[in-house]
Amino acid sequence: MKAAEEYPGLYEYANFELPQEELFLPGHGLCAGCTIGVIARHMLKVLGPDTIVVNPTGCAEVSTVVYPRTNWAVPWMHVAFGNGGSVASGIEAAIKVLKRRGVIDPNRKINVVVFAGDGGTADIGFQALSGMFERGHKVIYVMYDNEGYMNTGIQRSGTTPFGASATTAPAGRKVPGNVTHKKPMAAIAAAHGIPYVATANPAYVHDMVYKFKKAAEAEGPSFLHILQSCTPGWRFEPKYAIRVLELATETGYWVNYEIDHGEFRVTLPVPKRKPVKCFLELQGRFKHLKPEEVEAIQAVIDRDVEEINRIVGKEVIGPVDPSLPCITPRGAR
Ligand SMILES: Cc1ncc(C[n+]2csc(CCOP(=O)(O)OP(=O)(O)O)c2C)c(N)n1
Repeated sequence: MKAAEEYPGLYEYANFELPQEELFLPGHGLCAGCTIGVIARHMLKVLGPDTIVVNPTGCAEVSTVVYPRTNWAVPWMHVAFGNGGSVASGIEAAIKVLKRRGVIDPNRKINVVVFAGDGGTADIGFQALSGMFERGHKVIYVMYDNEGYMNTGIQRSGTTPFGASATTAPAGRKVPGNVTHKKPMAAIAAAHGIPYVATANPAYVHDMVYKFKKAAEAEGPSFLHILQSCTPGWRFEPKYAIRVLELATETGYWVNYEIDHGEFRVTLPVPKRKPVKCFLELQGRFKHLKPEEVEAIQAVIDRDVEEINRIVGKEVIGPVDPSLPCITPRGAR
């Protein structure tokens, strides 16, 4: 991993060592170009072996736990598609009781994590998640967002972006793919008043691991919304797995921020943005879009960026610079 000093001006933190030990083991069945593994691996490096993972049905589950094998070298539990938040609440409450009764050392720090997709979080798992927040369970909820129900065949979800073609929102002559905008899950989580909420992107590992650490240190529920590239769903060449995620951030499509006890902070400023077409062009799910539809998507991003800059009180995400090349050569910044 590169040292944080190699990203001058971009990172203020995450200068801690990650252990060599792997708790998310190699040999999984995730697609080439899928970044679920990058998220899970770094999550467990930060959280360590005293971690219980609750995993609702989805790509992560079906690709990493095929009986009798598992890639998780920590206690791991499969749960139904919709109840990750409830099961994790129960586990956290049980640990509290066992500590009180002296069965578990009261000083032992055990992390309870939900590792769930966007469908299992923003849609069907939403009430379980909201209840968990409301009751204040100390659970780290990690939503890996591949922007669709990918494991069951690329159906749209509440976080599928406008204009993406999905099997249940196909692009046709009259309809440009999905017609709704991404559900703002981090903002919805923050509205519950929980101590820590953040967005992250596995292309920026230092930023992501810092957020795992902050989530683990929170005194109540925490929510991490992490963008995740999906080769069959987004339709890009596997070699672009990280590129496409970088473009999400470089275009302002995805902004890395945290809301720490209500305080909003952009953790990865982007002084000059690339046009969103750079992000869209790399993916087959947007290839049907007409120039005016791309412009409409650009306008929504411009509006969102303006709103973020207004909240922060300065221009943390800069204007679009059309002279920037879509693909920056490796090593150049
Ligand atoms: C109540 C219920 N409805 C539907 C399903 C079928 N199902 C299993 S996983 C899944 C999609 C999961 O989507 P997401 O949570 O976004 O995870 P991904 O597959 O993208 O990793 C669906 C529809 C189910 N298991 N249970």
